[in-house]
Amino acid sequence: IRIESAELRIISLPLLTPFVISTGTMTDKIFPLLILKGEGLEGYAEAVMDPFPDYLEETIPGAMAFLRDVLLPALVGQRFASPADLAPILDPWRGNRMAKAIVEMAFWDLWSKALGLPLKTALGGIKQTVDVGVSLGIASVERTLERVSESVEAGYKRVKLKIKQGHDVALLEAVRKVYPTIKLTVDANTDYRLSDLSVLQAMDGFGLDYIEQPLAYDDIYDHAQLQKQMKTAICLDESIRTVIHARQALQMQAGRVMNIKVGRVGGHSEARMIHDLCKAFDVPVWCGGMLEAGIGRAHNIHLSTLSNFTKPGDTSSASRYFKRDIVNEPLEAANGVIAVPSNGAGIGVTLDMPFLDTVTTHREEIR
Ligand code: OSB
Ligand code: MG
Repeated sequence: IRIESAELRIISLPLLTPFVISTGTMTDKIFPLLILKGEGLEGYAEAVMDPFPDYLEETIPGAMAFLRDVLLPALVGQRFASPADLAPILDPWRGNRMAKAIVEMAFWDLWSKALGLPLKTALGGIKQTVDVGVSLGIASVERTLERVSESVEAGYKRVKLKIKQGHDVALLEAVRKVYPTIKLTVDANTDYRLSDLSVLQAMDGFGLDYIEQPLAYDDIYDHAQLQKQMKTAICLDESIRTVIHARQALQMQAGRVMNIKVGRVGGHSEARMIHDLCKAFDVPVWCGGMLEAGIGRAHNIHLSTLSNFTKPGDTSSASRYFKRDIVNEPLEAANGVIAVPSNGAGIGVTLDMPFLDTVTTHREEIR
């Protein structure tokens, strides 16, 4: 397939509810959107870096420069027979897995459309639908209890609570008092250190399915030390940006569950390698989210159809995040299950162009 041109936008969508995690608050979802064009088809992807480096090190301004000046000019005008052919363009550069992911994911969409296949089939996915839970931002205990109640009512298969130092054990006591048996997890987004062992061990008493990313974003070794001293499974998120990190974490037993975000690890090929390696180690995985809009959510759902995504993912209904999405197809869960979008081949969703134009803050063409 020959890439004829690329369109790069920045989209800004207001969030219905500000999303608070241990590292900061997000009020608007701001993201790069890439449209790769070739052979009369379009491939779409969103990137998941933030304006500033608060989740990982990448930033939107850095990614835009890298995409505009380096990656997209290397793609446009060239032919690629499969996603693996992108390696010579992407692999020489250090890090920047999120910037690489937007290119790789848009190409997977374009390529599967050229093959006339749903993305999930091109990836080797087998599931017809995907189990999902919710990720609830940091809020008061009262507000959290209301939001847990809404989520349980809606049938979500797991509730994940964002925690931070000083907003952990008491929150869990309050939630477990009302909901003793729901599938419950916590996500610390790196807020603790090994020296916080006593409070982390105190969280062992709540029957959590796992504790997500308690320690530093660039650590694997300390997580392994922590896992030895915890009953609850540790689940790595930020620490895993490549299949090499995944291998090291699995060999070190730094966790018993893994969160795979396709936008964090450089795209579908890397995500699938991590998935397969976890499967070989008998470690279940689930698909994380970055508050994506419809394009990113569609990619996440297709990836989640691979067989070792056995724990509920974070891709809950789009209407929980946004008043209006950028895609025409509603991406809504019912009873904790979301359907794989299938309007045509590829990711199976189409852009709502008139609306997209109203939320586009920047647009450029690479040809
Ligand atoms: O750590 O999983 C995370 C959102 C932004 C940054 C980091 C994370 C998250 C979420 C939200 O947990 C998941 C979602 O609902 O998309
Ligand atoms: Mg996380």
